[in-house]
Amino acid sequence: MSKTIIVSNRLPVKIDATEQGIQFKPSEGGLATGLSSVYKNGNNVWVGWPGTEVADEQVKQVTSQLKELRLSPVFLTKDDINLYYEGFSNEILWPIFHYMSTYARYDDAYWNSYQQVNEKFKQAVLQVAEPGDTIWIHDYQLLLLPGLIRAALPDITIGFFQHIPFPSYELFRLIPWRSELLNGILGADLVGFHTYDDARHFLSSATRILQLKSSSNVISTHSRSVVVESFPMGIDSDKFEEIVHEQAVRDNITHLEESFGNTRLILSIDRLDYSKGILQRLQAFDIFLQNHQEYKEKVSLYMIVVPSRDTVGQYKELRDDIDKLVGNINARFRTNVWTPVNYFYRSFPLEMLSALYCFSDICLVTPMRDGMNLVCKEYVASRTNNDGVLILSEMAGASKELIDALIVNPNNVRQMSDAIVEALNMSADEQVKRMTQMRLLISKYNVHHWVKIFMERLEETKRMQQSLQAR
Ligand code: GDG
Repeated sequence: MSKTIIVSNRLPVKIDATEQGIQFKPSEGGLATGLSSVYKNGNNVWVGWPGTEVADEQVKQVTSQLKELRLSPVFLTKDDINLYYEGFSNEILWPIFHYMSTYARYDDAYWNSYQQVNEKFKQAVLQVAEPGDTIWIHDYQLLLLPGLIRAALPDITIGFFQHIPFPSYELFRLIPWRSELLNGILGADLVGFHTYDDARHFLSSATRILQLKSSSNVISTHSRSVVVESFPMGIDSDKFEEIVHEQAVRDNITHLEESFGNTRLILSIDRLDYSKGILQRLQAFDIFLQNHQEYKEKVSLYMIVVPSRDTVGQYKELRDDIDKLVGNINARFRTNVWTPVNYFYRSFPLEMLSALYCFSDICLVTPMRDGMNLVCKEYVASRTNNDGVLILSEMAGASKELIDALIVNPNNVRQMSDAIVEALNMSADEQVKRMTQMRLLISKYNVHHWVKIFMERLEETKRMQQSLQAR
């Protein structure tokens, strides 16, 4: 019987180092939830890195532990992680794909490792793959993998989905290894992105750099056709609606009420990253405070920044800049009973996140670039009373769907400050009208729908190719 193999850089597991050795627990991330209906069925399996270095003598035990969770590990060394993951993926692809080209550090050692690790993933996939199987590869760490697998198994079905933006041709062509990367992706039968614009940018880069022909959204390579389309990813909206009623969340809301009383909260949640527009958001809040004394002691920003990559220079610098700006704003505006910016540099349990989504009047999501952005969708799903206002950057993929948010340009700090004022003054009726529309959309186009339409389209694409070949 044929099977489906999911491949991503990281396996969907949390690691627990206990006295008995490493223990793995399934993680509840959005992607893991959406794909659980796939990889837990039949003989299906998920291939990826378990997220930690594993000593040679532990390999056997770890492999069998993961096998019980339907997971198949790719073991990476410290060097692999430094060069392939931190290096090529996060110091070249991440900045270029998020339009921050000056942050890119081209280094042959990164490229060599990226090729080697993609090759390692290929070997791991080939250990489990058989002709007739379907393989779904995820994200920018594995751009070469579709091509490597295609060379080994020419007729197998391969889907590729990229979770981060695909940049315009003018940015993409800066990468020294642009042709190799494109040829790698084009090993897939179906290439998916969050938005129509990302798909369009990919089509443009592939046809111009590789001089290939395309018709509508189909690229003709020398031997095959590749379909390129957008599949906006959703969230597990039921989970966010249901958790609101759990006791732990209700308790957290009570604590927030006790701490903040009538102060209205503006919520901001991101991983530490220069693509997220955190400094510009703080500048906008600063301008808002300067120009609107009437909100003194009445509005606070609750800002969570989840630690990430902060040993890398640019990230450390960003963290220092955030510290300084938060300190500066609070020093200028705070009073004995009010802190304008409540800043947390750490992650929170889901029960606290949910309480914050419920308690905050406004959610401010203003990335400079974001493939989709799930935080804004989670905020909407959590607003079971249909109130609250979402302020959303037009540079987030989600802005193409959540058109009832207040849409802003994250470079325009004045516009963001005005949007805060508009949100604070929005009538209850208007809030309900907008939030109801957004909640309908989030619940209909949830993560299960996303998985279903991608898999169906992949099957359809393969059938179309087979019938073309048979002619
Ligand atoms: C990539 C693309 C695309 C955040 N803080 C805490 C916490 N989170 C969770 C959120 C949300 C997730 O992390 C962040 O998702 P995003 O979509 O915002 O961002 P990336 O991680 O950069 O993801 C992005 C996504 O892939 C999917 O395709 O949308 O554009 O960059 O789910 O809830 N979770 C907990 N505590 C926290 O403090 N528990």
